[in-house]
Amino acid sequence: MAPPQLLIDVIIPAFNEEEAVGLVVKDIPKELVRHIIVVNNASSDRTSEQAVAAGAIVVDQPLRGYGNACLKGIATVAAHTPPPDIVVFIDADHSDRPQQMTEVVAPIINDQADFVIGSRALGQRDEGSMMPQQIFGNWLATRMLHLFYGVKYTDLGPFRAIRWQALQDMHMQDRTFGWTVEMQLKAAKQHLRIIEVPVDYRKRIGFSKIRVPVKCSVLAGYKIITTIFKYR
Ligand SMILES: Nc1nc2c(ncn2[C@@H]2O[C@H](COP(=O)(O)OP(=O)(O)OP(=O)(O)O)[C@@H](O)[C@H]2O)c(=O)[nH]1
Ligand SMILES: [Mg+2]
Repeated sequence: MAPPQLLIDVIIPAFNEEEAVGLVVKDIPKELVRHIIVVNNASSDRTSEQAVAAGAIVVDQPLRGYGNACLKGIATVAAHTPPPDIVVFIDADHSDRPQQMTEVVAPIINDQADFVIGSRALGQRDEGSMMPQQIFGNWLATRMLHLFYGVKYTDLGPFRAIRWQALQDMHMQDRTFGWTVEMQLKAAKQHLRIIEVPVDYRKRIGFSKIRVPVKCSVLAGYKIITTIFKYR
Protein backbone atom coordinates (compact mmCIF):
# COMPACT_ATOMS: atom_id res chain seq x y z
CA MET A 1 0.00 0.00 0.00
CA ALA A 2 1.34 3.46 -0.89
CA PRO A 3 2.09 5.66 2.14
CA PRO A 4 -0.46 8.43 2.76
CA GLN A 5 0.54 11.71 1.12
CA LEU A 6 1.82 14.22 3.66
CA LEU A 7 0.49 17.77 3.52
CA ILE A 8 3.24 20.27 2.74
CA ASP A 9 2.85 24.06 2.96
CA VAL A 10 5.50 26.53 1.80
CA ILE A 11 6.32 29.88 3.41
CA ILE A 12 8.15 32.53 1.37
CA PRO A 13 9.17 35.77 3.15
CA ALA A 14 9.35 38.57 0.59
CA PHE A 15 10.45 42.16 0.81
CA ASN A 16 10.52 44.00 -2.52
CA GLU A 17 11.06 40.93 -4.70
CA GLU A 18 8.76 41.78 -7.63
CA GLU A 19 11.17 40.43 -10.26
CA ALA A 20 11.92 37.16 -8.49
CA VAL A 21 8.96 36.03 -6.40
CA GLY A 22 6.79 34.90 -9.33
CA LEU A 23 9.61 32.73 -10.70
CA VAL A 24 10.14 31.15 -7.29
CA VAL A 25 6.43 30.31 -6.93
CA LYS A 26 6.24 28.93 -10.49
CA ASP A 27 9.26 26.64 -10.00
CA ILE A 28 7.88 24.93 -6.89
CA PRO A 29 6.89 21.33 -7.71
CA LYS A 30 3.09 21.67 -7.48
CA GLU A 31 2.38 17.96 -7.05
CA LEU A 32 4.34 18.14 -3.79
CA VAL A 33 2.66 21.02 -1.99
CA ARG A 34 -0.76 22.17 -0.78
CA HIS A 35 -0.43 25.93 -0.07
CA ILE A 36 2.26 28.36 -1.16
CA ILE A 37 2.17 31.35 1.16
CA VAL A 38 4.08 34.48 0.24
CA VAL A 39 4.43 36.89 3.14
CA ASN A 40 4.60 40.36 1.71
CA ASN A 41 6.82 42.21 4.18
CA ALA A 42 5.82 45.87 3.65
CA SER A 43 7.03 45.88 0.05
CA SER A 44 6.77 49.12 -1.89
CA ASP A 45 6.86 47.36 -5.26
CA ARG A 46 4.58 44.82 -7.00
CA THR A 47 5.71 41.79 -4.98
CA SER A 48 2.15 41.06 -3.89
CA GLU A 49 0.64 41.24 -7.40
CA GLN A 50 3.39 39.09 -8.92
CA ALA A 51 2.99 36.43 -6.22
CA VAL A 52 -0.80 36.28 -6.71
CA ALA A 53 -0.37 36.07 -10.49
CA ALA A 54 1.95 33.10 -10.02
CA GLY A 55 -0.66 31.31 -7.91
CA ALA A 56 0.43 31.96 -4.34
CA ILE A 57 -1.66 32.94 -1.34
CA VAL A 58 -0.39 36.36 -0.25
CA VAL A 59 -0.57 37.67 3.30
CA ASP A 60 0.77 40.99 4.54
CA GLN A 61 3.21 41.50 7.38
CA PRO A 62 3.58 45.25 7.84
CA LEU A 63 6.33 44.79 10.44
CA ARG A 64 9.64 44.53 8.61
CA GLY A 65 12.09 41.77 9.46
CA TYR A 66 12.85 38.27 8.19
CA GLY A 67 11.64 36.61 11.40
CA ASN A 68 8.50 38.74 11.50
CA ALA A 69 7.65 37.59 7.98
CA CYS A 70 8.22 33.92 8.87
CA LEU A 71 6.13 34.25 12.06
CA LYS A 72 3.26 35.64 10.01
CA GLY A 73 3.65 32.71 7.63
CA ILE A 74 3.43 30.23 10.51
CA ALA A 75 0.31 31.94 11.90
CA THR A 76 -1.27 31.74 8.43
CA VAL A 77 -0.45 28.05 8.07
CA ALA A 78 -1.82 27.39 11.57
CA ALA A 79 -5.18 28.84 10.59
CA HIS A 80 -5.70 26.16 7.93
CA THR A 81 -7.59 22.96 8.68
CA PRO A 82 -6.14 20.43 8.76
CA PRO A 83 -2.68 21.76 9.63
CA PRO A 84 0.18 20.64 7.38
CA ASP A 85 2.52 17.79 8.22
CA ILE A 86 5.57 19.63 6.90
CA VAL A 87 6.46 23.29 6.40
CA VAL A 88 9.10 24.40 3.90
CA PHE A 89 10.80 27.81 4.02
CA ILE A 90 12.40 29.26 0.91
CA ASP A 91 13.56 32.80 0.07
CA ALA A 92 11.81 34.95 -2.53
CA ASP A 93 14.92 36.18 -4.33
CA HIS A 94 15.42 33.17 -6.68
CA SER A 95 18.78 32.24 -5.08
CA ASP A 96 17.51 28.78 -4.16
CA ARG A 97 16.22 26.33 -6.76
CA PRO A 98 12.61 25.51 -5.82
CA GLN A 99 12.81 22.33 -7.93
CA GLN A 100 15.12 20.93 -5.24
CA MET A 101 12.22 20.98 -2.77
CA THR A 102 11.71 17.32 -3.66
CA GLU A 103 15.14 16.49 -2.21
CA VAL A 104 14.68 18.82 0.77
CA VAL A 105 11.44 17.17 1.96
CA ALA A 106 12.38 13.58 1.06
CA PRO A 107 14.12 12.69 4.37
CA ILE A 108 10.99 13.76 6.30
CA ILE A 109 8.61 11.97 3.96
CA ASN A 110 10.75 8.84 4.33
CA ASP A 111 10.68 9.26 8.11
CA GLN A 112 14.45 9.63 8.38
CA ALA A 113 14.38 13.22 9.66
CA ASP A 114 12.26 15.84 11.43
CA PHE A 115 14.26 18.79 10.17
CA VAL A 116 16.17 19.21 6.91
CA ILE A 117 18.57 22.02 6.07
CA GLY A 118 19.35 22.72 2.44
CA SER A 119 23.09 23.22 2.66
CA ARG A 120 24.71 25.57 0.19
CA ALA A 121 28.10 24.51 1.50
CA LEU A 122 27.42 20.96 0.26
CA GLY A 123 25.83 22.06 -3.04
CA GLN A 124 26.91 24.05 -6.09
CA ARG A 125 27.30 27.74 -5.36
CA ASP A 126 27.48 30.17 -8.28
CA GLU A 127 30.33 32.61 -8.11
CA GLY A 128 29.20 35.79 -6.38
CA SER A 129 26.02 34.22 -4.99
CA MET A 130 27.37 34.61 -1.47
CA MET A 131 29.73 37.32 -0.24
CA PRO A 132 32.94 36.30 1.57
CA GLN A 133 31.51 37.72 4.81
CA GLN A 134 28.39 35.54 4.42
CA ILE A 135 30.50 32.42 3.85
CA PHE A 136 32.71 33.24 6.84
CA GLY A 137 29.70 34.13 9.01
CA ASN A 138 28.03 30.81 8.25
CA TRP A 139 31.23 28.91 8.96
CA LEU A 140 31.70 30.69 12.28
CA ALA A 141 28.07 30.26 13.34
CA THR A 142 28.03 26.54 12.53
CA ARG A 143 31.30 26.06 14.47
CA MET A 144 29.71 27.81 17.45
CA LEU A 145 26.58 25.65 17.18
CA HIS A 146 28.82 22.59 17.35
CA LEU A 147 30.73 23.93 20.31
CA PHE A 148 27.72 25.04 22.37
CA TYR A 149 24.99 22.64 21.26
CA GLY A 150 26.96 19.64 19.99
CA VAL A 151 25.26 19.67 16.61
CA LYS A 152 27.00 19.53 13.23
CA TYR A 153 25.71 21.81 10.50
CA THR A 154 27.54 23.14 7.46
CA ASP A 155 25.21 26.07 6.72
CA LEU A 156 22.45 28.37 8.00
CA GLY A 157 20.70 28.13 4.64
CA PRO A 158 17.19 29.59 4.36
CA PHE A 159 15.84 26.66 2.27
CA ARG A 160 14.64 24.14 4.85
CA ALA A 161 11.84 21.77 5.80
CA ILE A 162 10.49 20.85 9.21
CA ARG A 163 7.72 18.75 10.68
CA TRP A 164 4.83 20.98 11.69
CA GLN A 165 4.67 19.63 15.23
CA ALA A 166 8.41 20.18 15.78
CA LEU A 167 8.06 23.74 14.51
CA GLN A 168 5.16 24.37 16.87
CA ASP A 169 7.17 23.03 19.81
CA MET A 170 9.98 25.51 19.05
CA HIS A 171 7.89 28.61 19.82
CA MET A 172 10.04 30.62 17.44
CA GLN A 173 10.68 34.20 18.51
CA ASP A 174 13.37 35.97 16.51
CA ARG A 175 12.04 38.83 14.43
CA THR A 176 15.03 39.42 12.17
CA PHE A 177 18.08 37.51 10.94
CA GLY A 178 18.55 35.40 14.10
CA TRP A 179 15.63 33.32 12.78
CA THR A 180 17.55 30.61 10.91
CA VAL A 181 20.06 29.98 13.68
CA GLU A 182 17.33 30.00 16.36
CA MET A 183 15.54 27.21 14.51
CA GLN A 184 18.75 25.20 14.15
CA LEU A 185 19.79 25.45 17.79
CA LYS A 186 16.28 24.66 18.99
CA ALA A 187 16.25 21.61 16.71
CA ALA A 188 19.39 20.44 18.52
CA LYS A 189 17.88 21.16 21.94
CA GLN A 190 14.74 19.22 20.99
CA HIS A 191 16.90 16.30 19.82
CA LEU A 192 15.25 16.32 16.43
CA ARG A 193 16.55 14.03 13.72
CA ILE A 194 18.45 16.49 11.55
CA ILE A 195 19.69 15.90 8.01
CA GLU A 196 21.42 18.24 5.60
CA VAL A 197 20.94 17.87 1.87
CA PRO A 198 23.00 19.70 -0.76
CA VAL A 199 21.22 22.59 -2.47
CA ASP A 200 22.46 24.91 -5.19
CA TYR A 201 22.64 28.65 -4.77
CA ARG A 202 22.42 31.26 -7.52
CA LYS A 203 22.96 34.98 -7.64
CA ARG A 204 19.80 36.62 -6.41
CA ILE A 205 17.48 38.52 -8.75
CA GLY A 206 16.93 42.13 -7.70
CA PHE A 207 18.86 44.11 -5.16
CA SER A 208 20.32 42.73 -1.95
CA LYS A 209 18.70 43.91 1.25
CA ILE A 210 21.50 43.00 3.59
CA ARG A 211 24.78 43.51 1.74
CA VAL A 212 24.43 47.21 1.22
CA PRO A 213 25.15 49.17 3.32
CA VAL A 214 27.87 46.99 4.85
CA LYS A 215 26.38 47.93 8.23
CA CYS A 216 23.46 45.56 7.49
CA SER A 217 25.74 42.51 7.02
CA VAL A 218 27.52 43.36 10.26
CA LEU A 219 24.21 43.73 12.11
CA ALA A 220 22.94 40.40 10.69
CA GLY A 221 26.18 38.68 11.80
CA TYR A 222 25.95 40.25 15.24
CA LYS A 223 22.34 39.12 15.57
CA ILE A 224 23.24 35.55 14.65
CA ILE A 225 26.06 35.37 17.21
CA THR A 226 24.00 36.90 20.04
CA THR A 227 21.15 34.48 19.28
CA ILE A 228 23.56 31.55 19.68
CA PHE A 229 24.50 32.81 23.16
CA LYS A 230 20.92 33.71 24.12
CA TYR A 231 19.61 30.14 24.18
CA ARG A 232 22.63 28.43 25.80
N1 LIG B 1 16.60 41.65 4.28
C1 LIG B 1 15.31 41.44 4.49
N2 LIG B 1 14.75 40.44 3.83
C2 LIG B 1 13.45 40.23 4.05
C3 LIG B 1 12.70 41.00 4.96
N3 LIG B 1 11.45 40.55 4.97
C4 LIG B 1 11.42 39.54 4.10
N4 LIG B 1 12.63 39.34 3.52
C5 LIG B 1 12.96 38.30 2.53
O1 LIG B 1 13.90 37.40 3.11
C6 LIG B 1 14.72 36.81 2.13
C7 LIG B 1 16.18 36.98 2.48
O2 LIG B 1 16.61 38.30 2.29
P1 LIG B 1 17.89 38.63 1.38
O3 LIG B 1 17.95 40.11 1.20
O4 LIG B 1 17.83 37.81 0.15
O5 LIG B 1 19.07 38.17 2.33
P2 LIG B 1 20.26 37.20 2.01
O6 LIG B 1 19.77 36.05 1.17
O7 LIG B 1 20.89 36.87 3.30
O8 LIG B 1 21.25 38.12 1.20
P3 LIG B 1 21.49 38.29 -0.37
O9 LIG B 1 22.78 37.64 -0.62
O10 LIG B 1 21.53 39.73 -0.58
O11 LIG B 1 20.38 37.63 -1.12
C8 LIG B 1 14.29 37.43 0.81
O12 LIG B 1 13.32 36.59 0.23
C9 LIG B 1 13.66 38.75 1.26
O13 LIG B 1 12.74 39.26 0.32
C10 LIG B 1 13.34 42.07 5.64
O14 LIG B 1 12.73 42.81 6.43
N5 LIG B 1 14.65 42.24 5.38
MG1 LIG C 1 19.02 36.19 -0.61
